Amino acid sequence: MLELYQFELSQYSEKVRLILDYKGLEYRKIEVTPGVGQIELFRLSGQRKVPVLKDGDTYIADSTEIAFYLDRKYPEPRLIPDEPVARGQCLLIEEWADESIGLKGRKAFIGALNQYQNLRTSILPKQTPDLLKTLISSIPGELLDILSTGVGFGGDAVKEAQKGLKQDLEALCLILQNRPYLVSDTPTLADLAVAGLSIILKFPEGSYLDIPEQLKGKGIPGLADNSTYEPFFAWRDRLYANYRKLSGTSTPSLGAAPSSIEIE
Ligand SMILES: N[C@@H](CCC(=O)N[C@@H](CS)C(=O)NCC(=O)O)C(=O)O
Repeated sequence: MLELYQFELSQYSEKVRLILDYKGLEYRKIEVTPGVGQIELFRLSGQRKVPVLKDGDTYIADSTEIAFYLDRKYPEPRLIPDEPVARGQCLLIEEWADESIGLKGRKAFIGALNQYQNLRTSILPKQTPDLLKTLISSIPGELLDILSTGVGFGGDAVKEAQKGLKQDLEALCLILQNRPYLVSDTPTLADLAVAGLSIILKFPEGSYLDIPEQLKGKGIPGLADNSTYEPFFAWRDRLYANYRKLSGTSTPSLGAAPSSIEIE
């Protein structure tokens, strides 16, 4: 069976999970423990980021490479159209989604974690001791912002990312106003990339992900709860209802059991 080395909360891992479900491929998730699990992942795949797909003896890293591999090896249903204009648009949107929704989404999400205590504690696993939860929720947002600035996730970077995401969401709402999918009448890699990567903006309501209940349907304030972007999230949720499988049994892990869920 295919194996997916992943972080449950990772938007690039979700892009691949959605693609695997769309193609009707069975797979086993292996949750990589940030840090120690990534050392083992490096040994297996030559790099330390998730997602990594294992098919037999072959390891494929990077969500885009995985998508191309799956479309070659398991062609039906097709992800990337043959018709030149549709193919070009599909490849362009997929690349843009990785760079814009994926990366800006991560920045804006970390900014929201710094700013909103409730969101910060809601990503902690159920078994987190109350004392630790209280401690984490009581760290002042300003302090987290100062710490984040050093790694490029400070207030200005977050505002810039939010601004870009608002433009992206407006554009997606406009494109999807009168058509079912972004480039053709059936879903392509462009749709699956955009939809999967967007979990970081607003987590889907349904039980698709192994995440705390209180996080479902929630996301980055100003985007997730903004009615202007509702048509996009409604489209995304319809696509999920049609193609994403509900989350199954618990996931084995690579490395020691995680003490917290990591976003990066
Ligand atoms: N371009 C890569 C991006 C993958 C990526 O950024 N993965 C993050 C999780 S969302 C990661 O593994 N970060 C851990 C690290 O950088 O050490 C893809 O499309 O798969």
